[in-house]
Amino acid sequence: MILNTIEENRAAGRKMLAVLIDPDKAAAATIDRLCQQFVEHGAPDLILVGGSLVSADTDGVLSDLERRQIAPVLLFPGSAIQLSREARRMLLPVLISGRNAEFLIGQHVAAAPIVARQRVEVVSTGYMLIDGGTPTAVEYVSATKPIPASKPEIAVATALAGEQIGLKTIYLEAGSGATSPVPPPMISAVRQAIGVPLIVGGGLREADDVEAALAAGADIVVVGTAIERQPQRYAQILGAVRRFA
Ligand code: 1GP
Repeated sequence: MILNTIEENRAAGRKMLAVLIDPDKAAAATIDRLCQQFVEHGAPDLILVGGSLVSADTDGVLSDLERRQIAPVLLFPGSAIQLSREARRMLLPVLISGRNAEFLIGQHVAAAPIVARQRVEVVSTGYMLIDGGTPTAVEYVSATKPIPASKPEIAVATALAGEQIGLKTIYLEAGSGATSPVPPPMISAVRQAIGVPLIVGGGLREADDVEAALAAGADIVVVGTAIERQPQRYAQILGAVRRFA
């Protein structure tokens, strides 16, 4: 079970790298190039597949990645219509930073019977959008406001609520392509408050950004845009994560 692996790594202090592949942004050639990097430099710990608004062939991307057997692949759906019969595991986001019932429970109700029928392993995550300095697709599509980056106390209270409700991980998200990643002081404030694994992503472009997020207490960092655009950056980013092992 992937949640067990995540929890064991957290307990052992082994940091994890998740690569996000957005089927709408990553063409087959990009996925090929990324996979070459994985073979050359070492696999990431997780591969997430999804986006706020996906119209491309998620089934095809999932089955391609499963076939390559690089790392556990998790569907990371932006809504119920992104469900796929190819998904074996799913990082199920509950948008707890927002007040839009549709992304707190509505989409989950629509998805639940299908997820149960397909026997997908679900890792529920308290998904928290943090202002990353630029309007993001998540903010627009979910019609929710991000938590201000200067308000760690709101992030702490929200993450605690997510944990108390029973969500298995907390994800601090500056949004794909964010100008500024989640500030390290906010990451450490949340880290100190909660016991569940902490995922951080959005706008992590350089190895330094990744190191700062991990040093502040992230258990898993998620990188998408940077290595989708420049796959050659992968080795440095992976190196930054492995230095914490
Ligand atoms: C989005 O956190 C991820 O869910 C990845 O963001 O594309 O900016 O790396 P980037």
